[in-house]
Amino acid sequence: MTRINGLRRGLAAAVTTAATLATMLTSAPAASADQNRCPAGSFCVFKDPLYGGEMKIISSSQPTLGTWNNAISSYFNRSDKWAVLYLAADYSGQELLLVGPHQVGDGNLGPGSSSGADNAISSIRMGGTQWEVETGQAWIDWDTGATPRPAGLPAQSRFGDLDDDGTADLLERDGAGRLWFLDGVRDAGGNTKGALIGGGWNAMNALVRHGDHDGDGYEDMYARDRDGVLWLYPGNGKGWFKPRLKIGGGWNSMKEIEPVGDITGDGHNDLVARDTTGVLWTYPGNGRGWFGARSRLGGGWGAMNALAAPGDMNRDGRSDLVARDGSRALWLYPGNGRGAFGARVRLPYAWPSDTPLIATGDVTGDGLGDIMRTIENSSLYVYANDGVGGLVAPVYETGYDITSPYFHVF
Ligand SMILES: [Ca+2]
Ligand SMILES: [Ca+2]
Ligand SMILES: [Ca+2]
Ligand SMILES: [Ca+2]
Repeated sequence: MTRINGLRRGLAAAVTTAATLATMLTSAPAASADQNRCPAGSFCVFKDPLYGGEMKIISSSQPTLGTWNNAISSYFNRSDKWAVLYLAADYSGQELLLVGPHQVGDGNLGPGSSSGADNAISSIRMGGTQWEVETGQAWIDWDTGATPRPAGLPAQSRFGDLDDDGTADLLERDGAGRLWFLDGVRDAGGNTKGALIGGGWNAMNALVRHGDHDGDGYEDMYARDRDGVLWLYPGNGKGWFKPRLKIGGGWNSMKEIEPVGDITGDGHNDLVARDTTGVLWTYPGNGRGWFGARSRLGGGWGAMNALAAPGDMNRDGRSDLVARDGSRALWLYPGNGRGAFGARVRLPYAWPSDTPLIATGDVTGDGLGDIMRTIENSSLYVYANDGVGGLVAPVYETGYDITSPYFHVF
């Protein structure tokens, strides 16, 4: 029996035979062999080849298949989920088939198929991302090497660390609305396993953070809900959050909100927000989690489509701001420590318009805040702060999910 060893190979095999199968299907007349019996939005398995015989909808992961064990001869994925079909129970073994969302190609395992999986499937794992169905993990596998930042850093360099262990951390909201904490540190088993904070975070249309806002020394998070209410989620110093506090309503008039560190020079971390008319506003932190009266920082910011707050880029002790314009150029706006910015400087490297700017503090362990991005939705790269207002060449940091557009990493 020829079997498929390895996930990527499985997908490639399915893609290359798709055209052949389509030709076969157009000449397959029997109604019982119509793959469109499978309802739109569903993942279906069939007991006969070419989508014939008894059909069953699989809507969640199945560690065993009961009467369907070793009985599946074709499948059709009309859902937006990924699936992995295993030849052993409990998602075990190396022999499997990877099925992408809305995969209309080769779902036939019977005669004419080279899969070797006919009447051999014993478990099925479903999930929102390829990473999740491949590994059973819903989070990004983030491994920084865990280089801690130096002790005794100035305030504007101490951000990004949610569990107070000296290393920058990531938060990730997956496509299902679950929020994960990733500290980037290997556990005793050598895994960089994320911790689930909770679900329901798709109710938020902004999730942002940069340091401590309520004065307890632990990094906090702000979230804006669909009604435009801004909430403070005070960090507990362990990677998750204490009960939230309502900051106020009306924040949906802002295209982007960005906690930016202390830019006013009073020792309290502040927030900037860009409204729909392109005006950038400063919301001065009061050190207790909310803000004093806002002030107008300037107009013309509608030309920018992303903001990031990497801390102090040029090592003058003042927090700075980075923005990307419509031509993919990245600009450093050096803070003057009095609530305004000096002349902007163009940073190296073009930044694709569909790629977020991720600034969660010092990832490289030199005490300077860095910037990260995904590349081709398959890798996370670190653009390290060079300490004089620039960035050094990117370094590959970790494996990343190919469906990352569904993720929000911050
Ligand atoms: Ca940490
Ligand atoms: Ca705090
Ligand atoms: Ca301030
Ligand atoms: Ca600075």
